[in-house]
Amino acid sequence: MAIARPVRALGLAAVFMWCFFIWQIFKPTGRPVMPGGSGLSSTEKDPNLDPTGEPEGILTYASDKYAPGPAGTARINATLLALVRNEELDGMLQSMRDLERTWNHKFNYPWTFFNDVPFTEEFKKKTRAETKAECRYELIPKEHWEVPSWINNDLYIESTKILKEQDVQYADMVSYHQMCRWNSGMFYKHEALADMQYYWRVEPKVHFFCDVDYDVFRYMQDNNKTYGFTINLYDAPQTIPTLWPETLKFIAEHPEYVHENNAMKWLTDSKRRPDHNTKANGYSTCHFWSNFEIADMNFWRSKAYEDYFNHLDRAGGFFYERWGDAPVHSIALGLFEDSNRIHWFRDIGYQHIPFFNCPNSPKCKGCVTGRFTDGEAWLHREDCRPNWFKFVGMG
Ligand SMILES: Nc1nc2c(ncn2[C@@H]2O[C@H](COP(=O)(O)OP(=O)(O)OP(=O)(O)O)[C@@H](O)[C@H]2O)c(=O)[nH]1
Ligand SMILES: [Mg+2]
Repeated sequence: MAIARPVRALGLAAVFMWCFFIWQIFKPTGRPVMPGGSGLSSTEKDPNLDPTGEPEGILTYASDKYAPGPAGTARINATLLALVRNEELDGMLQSMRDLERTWNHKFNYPWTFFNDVPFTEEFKKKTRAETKAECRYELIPKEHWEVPSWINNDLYIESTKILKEQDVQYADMVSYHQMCRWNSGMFYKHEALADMQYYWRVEPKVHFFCDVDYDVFRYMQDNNKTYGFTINLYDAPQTIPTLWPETLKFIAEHPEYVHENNAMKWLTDSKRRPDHNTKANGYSTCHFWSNFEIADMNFWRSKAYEDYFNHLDRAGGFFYERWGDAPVHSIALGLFEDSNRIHWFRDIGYQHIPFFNCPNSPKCKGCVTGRFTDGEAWLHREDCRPNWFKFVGMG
């Protein structure tokens, strides 16, 4: 039986639409994954695959002067720093074990633990048992943690509903918003850190893979570095739609804070993930992944950063959106700091689930050189290191 021409045309159109639909789902991303497992394309170089040694510059190695207690005269004003809950004790012990084994048993820098409720005796006893260094346990003052008075609770609840609909993780957990705000603009104001200049942020359940034999805090000081990172990622744009517009308002009011050697190109790249840039209203969403940070608190204590944080805080996006401390820190560094003072600690093997920094070095054990993630394949798209490498001339 002959099929009428319009019916045949309709059938063909249906087949075509079906093929197009399947292709849309399974089409290649345009960035084949390198054998090492990073998100770099086949034409890009992954510096993690190059043999990696210690950084250039002045390095100070372990000696008797780093013994625990008052004998440790070589230590500078610096601390390992962890915001952590009592329930995360096991994860914290694991992170401490890794960092003590690979680095701190040689230098004995103090640990400072922060919590919004008092630490339990068990937490104190077990963490103390993991290190020869001094441990300090600090309660966060209410005025640093509480939701600020200008946040409208009805608006907050409405906004988190919208974020939830957009699959924003932790959107309706008020403590997550509080944590991001505290990490953005509060931690360095705690009186326990008044005499401290540098910190190394450590979260529970992270891993360190490589022996590091020099004092990283002295490295920062002696080589004029402000901020050190290991991993560089894209953010979920739906968590920060107005962060960049607010930032542009701020720098229009304060052009004097923008450094001449800024990282604007990295912050505003629109080539690699144009959709991200569009949804974040002009921000690439690239950021230093701040669960690892080695940094100089004088930057956060500067007038430029204080003014910037206050501007953002008043705008309300820590609660009405889900601004993270990572994009906030990164934008500030990218705008107000000399980008030569931002250092990639390529030699520090690190993992926070699901991403790694794993260098090619005989000093590393337990991670796969160059592997970016051991999670699902789509996670490779979150890799923003190529943008940074290109920006600093390494890519
Ligand atoms: N004391 C305390 N610590 C918190 C609270 N919320 C988060 N933290 C700590 O803040 C850090 C970041 O929180 P996470 O829940 O790990 O956030 P995240 O890294 O974005 O999320 P994950 O990918 O699930 O790890 C961790 O060190 C937590 O232990 C809180 O309400 N109280
Ligand atoms: Mg975490």
